[in-house]
Amino acid sequence: MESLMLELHSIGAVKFGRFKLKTGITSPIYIDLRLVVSYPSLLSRVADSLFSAASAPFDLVCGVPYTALPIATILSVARSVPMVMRRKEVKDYGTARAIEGVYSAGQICLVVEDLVTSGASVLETAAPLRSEGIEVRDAVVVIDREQGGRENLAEKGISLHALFTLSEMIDVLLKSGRLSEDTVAEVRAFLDENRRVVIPAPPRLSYGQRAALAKNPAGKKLFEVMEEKQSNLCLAADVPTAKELLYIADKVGPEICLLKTHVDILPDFTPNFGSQLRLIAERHNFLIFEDRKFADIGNTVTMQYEGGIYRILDWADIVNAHIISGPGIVDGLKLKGLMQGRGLLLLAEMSSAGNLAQGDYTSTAVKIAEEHSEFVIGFISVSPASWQTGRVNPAFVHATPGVQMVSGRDSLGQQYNTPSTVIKERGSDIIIVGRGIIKAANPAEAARDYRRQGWDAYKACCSY
Ligand code: S5P
Repeated sequence: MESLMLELHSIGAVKFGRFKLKTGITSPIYIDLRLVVSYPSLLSRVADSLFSAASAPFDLVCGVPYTALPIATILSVARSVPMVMRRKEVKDYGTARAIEGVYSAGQICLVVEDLVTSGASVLETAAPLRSEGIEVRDAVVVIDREQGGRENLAEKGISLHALFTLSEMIDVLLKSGRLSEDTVAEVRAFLDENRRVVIPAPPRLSYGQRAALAKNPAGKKLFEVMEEKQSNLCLAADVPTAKELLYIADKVGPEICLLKTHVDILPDFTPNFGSQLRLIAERHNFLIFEDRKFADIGNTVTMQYEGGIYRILDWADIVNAHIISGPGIVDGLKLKGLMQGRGLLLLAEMSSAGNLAQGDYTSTAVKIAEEHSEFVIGFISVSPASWQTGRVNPAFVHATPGVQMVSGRDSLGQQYNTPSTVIKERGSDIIIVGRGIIKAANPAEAARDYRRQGWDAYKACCSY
């Protein structure tokens, strides 16, 4: 490796001065590996070393555009590993593909990069690969600047394998008399001060902008109502009777974008419950979400959705479903709901301790949603910002239960986060609040507080 470091220095790929990096920080050292394409033997040596650095087998290779593209190409050709390419801009004509080349879901792709600072560029390439069902577990890089990239990538399930670190290179350059002690001290001090470059979250689109992206009418309407009413609050109206539910819906109606019901807990349910609730929803401009959590096979859920005593299809704008039974459940519900302009939320995660909706289960929910985006409007989720699929299509809405003003849990496994954590840190869109409002001395006032907190958190993190 020492000779590789010296060769990179000899061709002028290592520069000293004041340089503004992509992450916004100013660095006394800059490494420009774009020059390597002018030195064919060096280029193939770099590609070869990167191939050896990958510890686990892989089916595909993908370079982070642009500097690493030739390196990945050489690696692909020399080692007969098929390559795929990530488009930087997804064109809106032709095939509109984010990933070019031939691949299939489940294949493992090695990401190739020239230099890692925060790891953001590797993640930008991993996200569309993962959206296509390709597994990204490892990334190889020539130089690790040791500024948090390794840790940031590990958090997203990617192991970084570097040929060498920036400090190792500095040591070698010093030892070989190519750098002065002063320059080395300056670079070391810089590295110490910038050990963990946090990846800045890109500004999120506003709810109004996302309304334009939503393909389903109920999903679109929900975003519009959120924007109009300045509310990302969903009331979980878990009260003991239909009478109380209609009462609280009217009281809290001005504060909410969505009202969630569990209609099967109401002993005084009557066939006109739905039309009464719809009148209140129209008066206060909110949508109705029956939290039925369908879980059966497609054929059964069509009957459960439309029939029985509750006739959910007649009055609920939105319902939700587990994906435990596979995508047929979405087809079944869609068969009844789509024509009526209804929408579906998939349970991608749950708020209760020890639940099984995580990892591959969550990614499968995202995949099913993408395949049915005319009917699926989004997800019940808990921490979408940490999903390994990367930022999910902004046309989908995320609604998160388990919200109270202070974090904690109840005696039966429910886990609570605050409105600000849910929207800002966990990347959700809608806070679902039940007992935090229902059990308050003045539910309407409590709802106003939750609405304000939810809305302030939203304003703080989007380009609104
Ligand atoms: O994972 C989940 C999914 C849902 S929809 N966890 C949940 O708690 N819910 C629902 O959200 C739950 O059925 C209840 O209606 C509401 C949370 O109520 P709270 O009183 O704990 O705020």
